[in-house]
Amino acid sequence: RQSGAQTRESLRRMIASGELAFAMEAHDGLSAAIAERAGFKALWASGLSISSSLGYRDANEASWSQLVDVVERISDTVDIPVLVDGDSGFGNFNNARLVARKLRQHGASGICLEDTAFPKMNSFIGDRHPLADIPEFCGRLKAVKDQVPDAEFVLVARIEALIAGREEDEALARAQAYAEAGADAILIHSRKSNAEQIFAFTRAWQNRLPVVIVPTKYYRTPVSAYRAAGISTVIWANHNMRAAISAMRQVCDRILREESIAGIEDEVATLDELFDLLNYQELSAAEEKYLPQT
Ligand code: SPV
Ligand code: MG
Repeated sequence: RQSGAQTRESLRRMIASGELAFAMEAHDGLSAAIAERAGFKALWASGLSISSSLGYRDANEASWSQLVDVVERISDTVDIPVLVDGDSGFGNFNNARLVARKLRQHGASGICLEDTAFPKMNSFIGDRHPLADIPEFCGRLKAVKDQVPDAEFVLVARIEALIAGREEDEALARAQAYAEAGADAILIHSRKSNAEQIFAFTRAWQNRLPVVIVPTKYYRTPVSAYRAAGISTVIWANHNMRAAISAMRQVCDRILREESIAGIEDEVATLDELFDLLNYQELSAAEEKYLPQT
């Protein structure tokens, strides 16, 4: 296994490299293992997906320590870096730096903080998205940088100005301020169904810091357009969780209706697949080594 420092360094390199990179959503150890086996080189510990899997709404109903617990399970299960959705930092600069330090201690390679007020509301719901004042949010970023001084721990500053209905000028002013406050990358978020807002931003921003995007709503745009725009990283933000919803719903409906599990046996993962994903072979080998042999 890689050391924590190596894993963090690989996220930093991935975001800073000129090549388009991808981070896949994970919300628990199992979804993380599946994404890693599929070949993803980094994970997004999504606030929406983690809170949903806990039965909470993406409105800071889950506590920061619940987030840390889930991230511990994710980063312990895989060898690839985990960028954690830290929402707005769970409060002011003090809460933000505490969460960042705890996440780092429990295996995160980086944190993304969004410039909204606590409690946050998922960006795709409603029109109430009060933005943090720029100097106050810069204080959160600076406090995280001072609290977690490892050069390889990545701090992504997420701009919600376009979500809040503000103009591109404001998004750019925020990006500049967050860069000066010490952010390593900018996540520019949009909920439009095409990527025009994103490309207008990247044209004006000129990669002063690497740009991260979350194309959940503008999912039709091909990634070649992101490469052409010089975007650093694309986050597929919630698709393991949504895939699980569809699959579980289908299986529940059929088992209920058919009063049998015979019909779905060939449609669900085998237990051997599960044992393989979570490396039961290692436990058997360890038993050989450590248990008294009879
Ligand atoms: C998340 O995955 O929790 C995100 C991305 O923050 S979004 O849902 O698009 O806000
Ligand atoms: Mg989120």
